Amino acid sequence: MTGIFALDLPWLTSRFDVATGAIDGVPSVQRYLADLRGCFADARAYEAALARGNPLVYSVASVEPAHGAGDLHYGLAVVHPGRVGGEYFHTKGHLHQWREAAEIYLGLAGEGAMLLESERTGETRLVPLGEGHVVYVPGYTAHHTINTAAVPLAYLGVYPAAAGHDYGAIADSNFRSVVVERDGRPVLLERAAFHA
Ligand code: S6P
Ligand code: ZN
Repeated sequence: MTGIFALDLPWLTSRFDVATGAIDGVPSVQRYLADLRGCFADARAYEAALARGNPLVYSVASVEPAHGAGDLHYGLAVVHPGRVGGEYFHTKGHLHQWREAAEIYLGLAGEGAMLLESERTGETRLVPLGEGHVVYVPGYTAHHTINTAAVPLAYLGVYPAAAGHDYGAIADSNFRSVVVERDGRPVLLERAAFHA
């Protein structure tokens, strides 16, 4: 029998820290600018930014116990403020390996957005994600988060334990749209238009 059916689990209750992105007793993954090669549309601006330093772009602490079909996983992420060639700092983004798996995002602090791109229909949606926002990410949808403010963006993502992460498709062809700062405001542009 697999699955979480006992009540003596270390992760039955946990404390998390919105400021640091830490969850007690759980490992955290740090993604620095150098880890995000290919993720920003302006490759020259990326190399120039990297020459100036290698800031922390985001961290994710994930609670992912061995699972059964009905179990849940969750992660606390903090995306720091910053831009590369006008494009706001954002997470790598992924599809779920089990394409049907949906996910709930709960915004805890800061201000930002989520870029959703349907693998099935090709539709793109930019939806707000910040303190007080909930976003439902349907299955078959590539998703990443974007910090559009000057303070850290923190959120929890809750997903089926069987979801898995597929970073390959995004690493190969990237999102079709980018979110850039124009006159102090976030604007959604076609990646091709941004290059032009
Ligand atoms: C997991 C969930 C989040 C992300 C986090 C970092 O399904 O969507 O916890 O892991 O936003 O993004 P990424 O694309 O680096 O995993
Ligand atoms: Zn996800």
